[in-house]
Amino acid sequence: MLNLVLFGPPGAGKGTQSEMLIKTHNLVHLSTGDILRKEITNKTKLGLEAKKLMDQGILVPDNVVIGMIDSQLENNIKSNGFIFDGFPRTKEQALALDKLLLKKNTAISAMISLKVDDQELIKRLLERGEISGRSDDQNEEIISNRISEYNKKTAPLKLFYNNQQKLYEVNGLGTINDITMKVNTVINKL
Ligand code: B4P
Repeated sequence: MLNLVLFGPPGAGKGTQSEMLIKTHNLVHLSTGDILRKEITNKTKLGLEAKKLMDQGILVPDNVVIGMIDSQLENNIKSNGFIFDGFPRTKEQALALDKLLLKKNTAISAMISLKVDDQELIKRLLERGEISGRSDDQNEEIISNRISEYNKKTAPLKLFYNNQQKLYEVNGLGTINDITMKVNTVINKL
């Protein structure tokens, strides 16, 4: 199985690149952000709770997102592998993911980390906010909170995967196709 963690700050291109890669490699795309937004649209109890946090740029509790990923793995047991997009975002989530995959006799193959500077992240997210109306992309204050949550709680995971010799860093600036080519070069060497 090919199991990839697509990693990077908010707006780095994780969702965008995931869409490109699932076709080529026949993988299941698991985006915790997308799953949470579906819950919000359906106005479930979980969705209403999550919305309060997401609208402030704060991470949703670990037990909630770990439970979501657990059930998605169960539902896609026969797949070629997974792209984890926006998950894990904390050490607890990374440890839980390793355990869940071990139970299925598999493991993370690589973490691909997209590197983009803060100025470009803010520009991309404000642009998306205008087009999509996404509530967490609407102003610089919320976006700065998301970047600071990333720096505090999520960025340290690079060390976690580097210690397992699974970290690959890719420059996330340039055209979407150029970045996909660079990511594919990494995947083809695995
Ligand atoms: P996510 O949905 O994961 O949102 P994101 O970090 O903004 O990344 P996304 O994948 O959507 O954007 P992309 O970079 O592709 O998270 C939202 C919130 O949900 C979090 O803040 C948190 O509250 C909660 N959450 C989600 N997962 C969680 C977890 N595991 N634990 C706890 N809480 C969790 O693209 C951004 C924009 O850039 C797009 O408009 C795109 O078109 C553009 N773009 C992409 N590549 C580009 C390029 N090369 N050049 C120019 N523009 C580009």
